[in-house]
Amino acid sequence: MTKVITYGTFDLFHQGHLNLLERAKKLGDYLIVGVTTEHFDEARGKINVVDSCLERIENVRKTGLADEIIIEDHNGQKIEDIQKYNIDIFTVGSDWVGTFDYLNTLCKVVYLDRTPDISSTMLRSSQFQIVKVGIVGTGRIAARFIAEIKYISGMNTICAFNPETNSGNTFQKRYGIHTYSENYNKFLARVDAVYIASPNETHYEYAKAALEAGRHVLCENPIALNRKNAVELFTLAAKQNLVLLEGIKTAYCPGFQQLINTARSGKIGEIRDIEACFTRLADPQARECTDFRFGGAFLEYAAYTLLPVFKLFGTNCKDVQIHSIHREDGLDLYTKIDLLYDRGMATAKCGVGIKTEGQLVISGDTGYILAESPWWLTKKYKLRYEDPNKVETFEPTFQGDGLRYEMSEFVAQINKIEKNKYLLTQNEIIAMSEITELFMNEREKRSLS
Ligand code: C2G
Repeated sequence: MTKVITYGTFDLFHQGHLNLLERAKKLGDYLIVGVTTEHFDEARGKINVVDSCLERIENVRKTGLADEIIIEDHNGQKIEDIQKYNIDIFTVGSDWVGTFDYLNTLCKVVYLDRTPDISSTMLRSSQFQIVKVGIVGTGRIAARFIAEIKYISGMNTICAFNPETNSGNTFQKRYGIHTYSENYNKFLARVDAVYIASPNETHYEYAKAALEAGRHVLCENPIALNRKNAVELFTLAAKQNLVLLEGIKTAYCPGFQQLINTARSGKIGEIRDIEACFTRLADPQARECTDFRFGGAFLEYAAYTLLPVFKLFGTNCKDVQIHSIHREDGLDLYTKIDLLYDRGMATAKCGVGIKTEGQLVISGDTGYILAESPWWLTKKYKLRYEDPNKVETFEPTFQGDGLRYEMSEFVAQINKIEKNKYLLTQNEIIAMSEITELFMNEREKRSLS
């Protein structure tokens, strides 16, 4: 008798799960299905599982394909189970290719093709819809999105769009995701929502067309290069009852929220100064270094550095000054934004060609918060006081590369679980677009002079 084992969360049970179980069953005579516990999913970074463990088990049972169902609740259990149940074949979907090769010494490892296009089905009672996402732009960020999406319940990438056929073809080959290069409307027709990760200057147009077609939008920052366009997008989204989120990933990370709440709690007294810095010596061939019109330090990182300032001081600043160090072609290698408020001040610094310690310091009248680079992922921060021996250290949870938190928020808002709408507000995004407009006007003036 050939014994097969497979594992999964099986959240929001859908056709992809069913296909996988059917094919797993056909690999042998006896199929064992391991269903993950909430605790294990949390530990391995699945952050938004909707159905309870019991519901998920029940959905697997109802397929009639599992001869036995077990619970998976810890790391290393797969090896134990293979030995304990005398397993001949371990199988899992192709989104995990390579990950479980280490089991090869114990049994045969088979990766079964993933079902590319799934819809909300069947069997399950949950009303939570599976969102069909299309990715616009197939560069570095799109690749990260693909890597993260398998940790998100209720969202499935089904196609992509890139007018540059070379990049699109490479992406299609690598990820097996159909990539359109010509007809944006045809691409939009296949999806419920889009993730826009194209070059900066194209965000607004892509987002606008998607909203007009009735699609939800998650757009990398900046969503627009001026206030008027940003307002227009939000007005369009509101009119159509659609979700429009800007992908400033820090805003959605639990550690960053905790840091902001610590600052607001009065632990450092009244906040009077904020210094937020984000620099990276970027690859000289990368778009942020080559595109002197829509690349550079400001457009790459300013949103991240302005975020803690707006969160703590609000968006009504009295004065904004922007200074940059430019390359000969006008690209800003380093940009400093000084913001003045009634009772405080802030500096947001960003760089793609100059390196500093990228830290976030929030200073109050009784102490300060220090979050070292990479504070934008917020894995750790400290509360410090006059007495250097008095230090409190916080180490919030952080999973993956951060993108999954904004993805989880996006899918939750689409499904009308709107509890986190304060994470990044429309007001904050519009205020950022105003500062972006100032910067772009300055860039324009320089290029003309
Ligand atoms: N799957 C699929 N097609 C989809 C979605 C999922 O074939 N469109 C497969 C997955 O590859 C996996 C199984 O269905 O083999 C269950 O998927 P999930 O519930 O997402 O579980 P997963 O996180 O993949 O857990 O220990 C758990 C395992 O590592 C896999």
